[in-house]
Amino acid sequence: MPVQNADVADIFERVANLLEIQDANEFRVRAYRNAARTVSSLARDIADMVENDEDLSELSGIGEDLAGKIEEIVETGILEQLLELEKELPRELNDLMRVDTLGPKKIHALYTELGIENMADLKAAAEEGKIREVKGFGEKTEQKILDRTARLEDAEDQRTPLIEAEQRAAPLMEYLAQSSGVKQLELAGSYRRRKETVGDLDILAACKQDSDIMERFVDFEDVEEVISHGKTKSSVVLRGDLQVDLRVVPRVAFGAALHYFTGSKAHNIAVRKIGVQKGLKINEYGVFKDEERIAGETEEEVFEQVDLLYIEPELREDRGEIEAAREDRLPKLITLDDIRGDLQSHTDETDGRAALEEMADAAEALGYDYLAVTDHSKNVTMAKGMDAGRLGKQIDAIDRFNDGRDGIRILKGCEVDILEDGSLDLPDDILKRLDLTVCSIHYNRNLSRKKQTERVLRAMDNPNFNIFGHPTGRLVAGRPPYEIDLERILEAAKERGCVMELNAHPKRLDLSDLQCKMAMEMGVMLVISTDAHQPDELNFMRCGVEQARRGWLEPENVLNTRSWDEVRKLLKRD
Ligand code: DGT
Ligand code: CA
Ligand code: CA
Ligand code: ZN
Repeated sequence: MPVQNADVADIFERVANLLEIQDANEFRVRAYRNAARTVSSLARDIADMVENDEDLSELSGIGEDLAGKIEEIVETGILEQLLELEKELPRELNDLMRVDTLGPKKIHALYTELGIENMADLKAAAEEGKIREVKGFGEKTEQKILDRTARLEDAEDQRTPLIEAEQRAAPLMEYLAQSSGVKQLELAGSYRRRKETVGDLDILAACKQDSDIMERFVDFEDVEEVISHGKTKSSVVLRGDLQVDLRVVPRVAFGAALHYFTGSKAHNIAVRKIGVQKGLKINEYGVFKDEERIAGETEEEVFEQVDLLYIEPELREDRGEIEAAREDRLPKLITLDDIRGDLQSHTDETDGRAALEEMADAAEALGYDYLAVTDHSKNVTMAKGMDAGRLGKQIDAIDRFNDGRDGIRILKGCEVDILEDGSLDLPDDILKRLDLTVCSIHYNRNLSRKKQTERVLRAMDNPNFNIFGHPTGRLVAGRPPYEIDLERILEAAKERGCVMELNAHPKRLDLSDLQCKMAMEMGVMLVISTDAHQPDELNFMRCGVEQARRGWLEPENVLNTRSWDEVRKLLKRD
């Protein structure tokens, strides 16, 4: 059973958490977190690399020791060290990391003081008011723990982030494609609409009569449970708790089925309603007039029958796309090819993992005109943030780099921390020397909505504020956003000529699709940035572009579809 990159990353994360809960050396902890990050953002299958005897220690942050551990995981599916750690501490302690007010240190305290070993213990202790008694905790924290444990019980939290679904789906699709007599094979559902999380995967196939696809499907090596097994429909659960439905449909109806199972449900209902008005019946078997199938082989045919232009899957949410398709005013959605550069990245000067030159080479290989290096400012001590002196030196180094090189241009930037009172973390005279700033919130996430909004508005008043980085602070299927009046922030951004970031990191995707659409409709400029901390992560641009498409963005709504000359003019504030 081939181990996937996500499995290796997950094991390393667990090791890091347990080590930290045990109060182990922080460098050791960080080594495992870095390794998890490297493996999960790797463009290739780590299992293939092991099989081909490639030297894993050439990967950034992977030394001999970790390389050996990766081999162990790939070969055995487990890591002895994790089993050992789990013997020393209760296994379920790791789950408590999902409660976002708790870090390893707090978990350690709750475990030693109250004997809390799992989510149920935690909930019970919070309900009984015991948590506020522990040093370092208060009533407020206790309330947050109560809220969060309740929310974790909701099904909504069971959704799988798209990036993880991709990693689980890829080997399955490759395997299914090798079944006999397969004519067409597509992943439909929310996956095809590129939604940031998926509930389950919906695969459609058109095959010859005697195809072995269903047999192969339920026999797939990653299948943990077969829920149902039929001739035209089967459902299984894969490792990682992801359900997959496979449907075999007739070729003449493949387009109709693809449209139906791509959804969304709201979009389907709206399309079917138009059909009814025209005396047509539309379902997964085709478009019918008086019991006769008049269309269904392709999706285009289905749309044509209801007088609609073809609607891209990302738009099919019944958010106005039907009217737009009828009136020929669908957006000309942005594509990855439109992107000319990346305006947020980090180097090893702070918490990035590669040198400036390596990042530049990687950006150039993607065909970019420019890459902004935006290392952290000093308040972000966890990331070795820079003071004015270090930033000054980096500025000089970038000037030298650009002088010595044709092709890619490195832009001088900084991810400037927005302090609690709304001032920026570095003095204006150093910020003025930069090509651009990305200003973001990293601390004091718990301010009231009013205070948080005022904090950002005040920061935006500084003429050195260019881009608002990861504007809501949420993590996909993880941490909720902080309280903030986004509409007011968007108005202010528009007035002051500030740009809103769509952070493309698949764990952030911040702004969300709807928030992107709102910004676009208000006439606010957006930028899609990867926030790459290593060369591989520049490829996350794809994830940001997909989210942007769900937000109806066209190239002109996005800053980094332009040349540096144009970007510079648009960033200029007066
Ligand atoms: P998910 O899995 O929760 O991320 O979201 P979807 O959109 O993949 O939903 P899913 O897997 O329940 O169903 C796949 C598609 O099948 C859905 O997008 C639209 C279609 N569908 C499912 N149930 C219905 C229904 O009751 N009516 C209509 N019109 N379409 C449906
Ligand atoms: Ca689905
Ligand atoms: Ca489904
Ligand atoms: Zn940041």
